[in-house]
Amino acid sequence: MNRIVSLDEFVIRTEKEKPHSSGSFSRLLRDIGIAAKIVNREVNKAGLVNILGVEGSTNSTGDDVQKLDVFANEKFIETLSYSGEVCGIGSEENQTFIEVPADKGKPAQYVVVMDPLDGSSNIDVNVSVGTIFGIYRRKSPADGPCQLEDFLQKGTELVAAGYVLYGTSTLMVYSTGNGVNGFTLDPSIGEFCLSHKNIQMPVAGNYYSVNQGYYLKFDLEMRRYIDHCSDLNYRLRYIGSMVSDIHRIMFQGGIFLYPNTRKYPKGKLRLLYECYPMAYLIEQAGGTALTCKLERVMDMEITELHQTSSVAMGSRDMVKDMKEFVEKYGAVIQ
Ligand code: AHM
Ligand code: MG
Repeated sequence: MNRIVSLDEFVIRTEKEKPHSSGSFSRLLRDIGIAAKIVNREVNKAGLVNILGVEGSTNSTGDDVQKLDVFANEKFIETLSYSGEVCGIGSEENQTFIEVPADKGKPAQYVVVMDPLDGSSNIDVNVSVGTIFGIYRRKSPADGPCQLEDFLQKGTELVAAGYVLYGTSTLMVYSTGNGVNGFTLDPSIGEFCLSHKNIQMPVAGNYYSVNQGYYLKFDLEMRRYIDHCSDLNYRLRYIGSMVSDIHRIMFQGGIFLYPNTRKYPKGKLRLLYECYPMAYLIEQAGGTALTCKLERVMDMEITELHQTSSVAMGSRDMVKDMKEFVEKYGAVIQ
């Protein structure tokens, strides 16, 4: 039997391998793991909402019942604010970034960006949801408050990124730029345990994941590529939670698309909170992450916290095929 390696042990061990490590990064990742466990506990009892009370009411113990995404946002912010390692937090749930005051005057060097509970349409119906996070080193002087420039950094500047999938099991998958590893929460001991070491996604696949209900709203090249997937009998899977959909293709191979539509001419998914971290993981796992206009997601310029982008990411060969369709049909007048 293999010895169990907990997330905390793994994080500490890998950080120790780096020269001059202060341990602050390990503490930060450990705190993300703690917040994820708290959110997981709440996600697990979401089905009891009718017994415990609905949002806006008070439950049997007199507490206010919150919507799960609001709860997740608060828990992550609370946990990260007390970590002492973070000077600012950017969340998809907040209009602007949150400044975290230095703990006992000790300057913190990281900012965290996150989508605390992604897949909002799944929350009330017991279908899997996730958390997405990215970690940047601050750009502003360490002795002052964090600034917008600390958040408006490209994907290539990420020092780590990951997601937590609250599914049939709860998993945390993350990378610090040296491969991707996955940890499954063992509820009996309350620990994330190393379960998927050095994840490499298949170079090809036959899953495609897109909201095909918007087919007529996509550009011609995307429609032609989707027709191609269908002609080849690729299997369509769309959970409506980016974390879950990408998690599948990480392991089984495939492509995830959220193209620009007439409603969202620049795409719907948030570059900072969703696209960069997921693109970072996909690339670390050997895949490719482009926009539907064929730019590398990680290189996209960012000027606003809530900037959105189209995405086409997944197995290298499938994204290559998609690229050919964009090159062939992208210039055609529709
Ligand atoms: P959210 O952050 O409000 O949950 O929106 C992001 C989600 C993604 O997880 C998912 O891929 C997409 O929105 C689904 O959108 P749609 O319902 O338009 O297909
Ligand atoms: Mg989201």
